[in-house]
Amino acid sequence: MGKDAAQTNVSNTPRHAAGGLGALASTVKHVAAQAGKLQIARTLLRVNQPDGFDCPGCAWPEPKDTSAFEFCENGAKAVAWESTKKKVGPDFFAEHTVSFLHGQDDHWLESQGRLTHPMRYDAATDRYLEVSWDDAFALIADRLKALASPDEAVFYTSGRTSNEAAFLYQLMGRKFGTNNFPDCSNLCHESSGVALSQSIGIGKGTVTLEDFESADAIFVIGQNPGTNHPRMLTELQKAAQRGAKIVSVNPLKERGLVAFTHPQHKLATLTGNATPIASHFVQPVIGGDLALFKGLCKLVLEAEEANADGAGSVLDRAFIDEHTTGFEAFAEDLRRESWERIESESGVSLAQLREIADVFLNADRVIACWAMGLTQQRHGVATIQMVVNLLLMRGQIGKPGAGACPVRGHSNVQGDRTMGIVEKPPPFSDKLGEVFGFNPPQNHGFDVVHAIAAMRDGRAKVFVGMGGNFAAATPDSGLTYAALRNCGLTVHVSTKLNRSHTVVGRDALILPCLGRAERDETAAGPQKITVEDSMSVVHASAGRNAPASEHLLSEPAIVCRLARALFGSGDETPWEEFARDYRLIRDGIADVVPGFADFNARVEEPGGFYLGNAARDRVWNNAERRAAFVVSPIPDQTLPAGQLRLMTLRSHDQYNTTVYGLNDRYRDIADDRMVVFAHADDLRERGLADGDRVDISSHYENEPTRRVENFRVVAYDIPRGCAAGYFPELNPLVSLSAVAYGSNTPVSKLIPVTLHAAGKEES
Ligand SMILES: Nc1nc2c(c(=O)[nH]1)N[C@H]1C(S)=C(S)[C@@H](COP(=O)(O)OP(=O)(O)OC[C@H]3O[C@@H](n4cnc5c(=O)[nH]c(N)nc54)[C@H](O)[C@@H]3O)O[C@H]1N2
Ligand SMILES: Nc1nc2c(c(=O)[nH]1)N[C@H]1C(S)=C(S)[C@@H](COP(=O)(O)OP(=O)(O)OC[C@H]3O[C@@H](n4cnc5c(=O)[nH]c(N)nc54)[C@H](O)[C@@H]3O)O[C@H]1N2
Ligand SMILES: [Mo]
Repeated sequence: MGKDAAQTNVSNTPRHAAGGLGALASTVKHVAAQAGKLQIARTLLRVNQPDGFDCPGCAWPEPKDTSAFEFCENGAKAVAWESTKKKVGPDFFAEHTVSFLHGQDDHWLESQGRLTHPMRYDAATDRYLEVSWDDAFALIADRLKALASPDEAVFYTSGRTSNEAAFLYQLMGRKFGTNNFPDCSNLCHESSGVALSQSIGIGKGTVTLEDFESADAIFVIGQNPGTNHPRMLTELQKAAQRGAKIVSVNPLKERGLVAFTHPQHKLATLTGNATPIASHFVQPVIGGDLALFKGLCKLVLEAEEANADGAGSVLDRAFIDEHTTGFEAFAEDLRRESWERIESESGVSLAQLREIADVFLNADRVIACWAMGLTQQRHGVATIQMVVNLLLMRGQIGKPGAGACPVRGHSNVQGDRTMGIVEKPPPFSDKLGEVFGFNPPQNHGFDVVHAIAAMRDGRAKVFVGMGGNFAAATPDSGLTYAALRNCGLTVHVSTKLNRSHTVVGRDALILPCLGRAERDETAAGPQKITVEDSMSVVHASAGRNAPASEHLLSEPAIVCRLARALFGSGDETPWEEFARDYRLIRDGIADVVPGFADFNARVEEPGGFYLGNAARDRVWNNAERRAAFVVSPIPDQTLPAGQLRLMTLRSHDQYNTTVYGLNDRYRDIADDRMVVFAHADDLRERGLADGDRVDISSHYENEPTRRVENFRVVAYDIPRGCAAGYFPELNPLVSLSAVAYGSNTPVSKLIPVTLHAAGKEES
């Protein structure tokens, strides 16, 4: 089980490096295919520049010196596909029934172009027809007002929505009377937020970009930065070049962590001089990280106890005494844990664990980064807390060059949370009520999983999606489709056509909005919006491209006009003024959200401003008022004989549910997404071989078997007992009931499956 995978020196193999010419070629291809080259070149030059717009690609922060960079292949793709010249307007919808559109794949839907007009579904013809904005808002307002309770409405948010739009959206929803704000975080980093809040009192990462410059060791756990956070490779490359150790903890040896050529460093690109990135690769079995990190904690404790000099030289005793709680119970639990269990549940040998523990012990400053490989696991919260336990043992939180770094996904997913997009009363609930003169609801609302169940059961009847692609991003696709179809009204505020537009309630609306790169001009002049990156830096973003259509509204304008239709002319909130001048929204935010005083002035500073992080200052705002060591048993995740642990991943050519192309260059997959990766020996045992076609079934206790058909098998370097494939194609396999303890995040990284020859029943 990947026991021999650790290796100390990766050979310099440029052909297999991430980035480089391949990245440049791919950027040019995607950009040229989508729009006029000149316009795109101008657009790209403005990505992440002080007076430009925030890259919609990911939440990795921008360096202070923006002259140096900053766009990457995949950010360029996201921008190019948003700036496409192709249009999806009334003619397109007249031509295609919704049933036809539903039959197309995600790549086809994304390829059709930008939405240009508000559209309303007409059941009689099974088509979308043009509707005026006023009629659309009136329809939504009427349906909301007709509900028996505000809690029959669901307001979903995806993480591209700006701070300004998110703040108004939650204000509108809470004034209406509900906390039903499920968001993409529920599917994403929720486990990180829950784990960190309990352990260190704040649900965000404690590091800044500068910390990467002085870390001695960086752990990259359950994350594929080469594809999903390409600009992070720049930091990892610099760290590797100055001799920092980089440890990849991942069932796969992802290409971006093997070697990297910076696509904007001309000489390196042309000569193919790649930098090896990870110094160590550990390949646990899927879901094996809790055992793995518990093993590392146990080795640190053993090193301390073997140290004849006594206390203080291995553990950071002063830190533990002054800042933490629960250490003795934690140490006692580690002493009792067996090596046999650690090895069998992690899939990693003790010898390898020792090697990694040495890296940790030899480093004065350690950063631990992680993403979906840890969060989308049943034991994700406990696993992240075990990573934090390890850091706490040596005081690796709250000092330069060290800390916890959950690497966020969507470019403003963290900001949306800060603005109150959360399914319970936000921390600033009282203030919100005071400033805007109402009584905010106090009950717990629906997260994504609860919202699906509520729509299925008829407890929720109106669905509004502020961005995103709810139908495709969620688990249990068959059930989710039925849930959405059971609604009286489904509404999607979107830039591009996607699956969710084809899964309609009895009534349905598509409301097209401006994208990040587009000019947002109101009667008060050009507007900017703000976002918060993964490291809590808030900065402004202003697009300059001409909007894809004259009929588009901005997200803030959509919320304001809907709110006015809903609350009527008697409502005192200045919705029209908010929509006219976003500075007034920011003044409202400054009045309500902690940390945003003087918002309008501070956001003018180049690079924005840092919100701060109490844990970084060693102030612990959790229940215990101290960083908490959390004891967790190692779960037994053994599957019945014959089953594999399937993880669902992103290819290099997609942005979540938007599929730009069918290649996954760094995993050597061309022109195909219907693939499943598995170990050659696991295939052989099943009478299968590379290239065979299979159906995949998933198995949950007391539930009917779920099944997807006709996937191509790829023999791959993956631990025995594990398999991988792409999201969203595999989402029909994930049971709505398979969720992470404590965070309710769907378990999309450990789906119990069997493979069987295509078209045949299981033997
Ligand atoms: N180009 C591009 N950029 C993106 C996105 C995109 O789709 N495309 N999506 C954005 C979003 S919303 C997010 S959340 C991030 C996602 O960023 P990632 O988390 O990097 O995305 P995934 O493709 O889900 O990759 C998960 C990684 O975890 C590993 N893994 C899976 N299971 C386990 C496990 O049990 N243990 C360990 N140790 N590793 C495991 C997988 O092998 C894989 O390398 O990227 C963001 N950036
Ligand atoms: N099996 C499995 N499922 C997963 C995951 C997984 O790893 N495996 N990952 C999960 C994760 S981490 C996440 S974050 C979710 C993502 O879930 P979502 O955020 O809901 O999905 P996206 O695919 O990012 O949404 C794409 C759509 O957003 C719209 N859009 C793009 N830009 C804008 C904009 O500026 N404004 C508005 N209003 N709309 C815009 C476009 O219409 C586009 O079609 O998926 C989750 N689902
Ligand atoms: Mo995400």
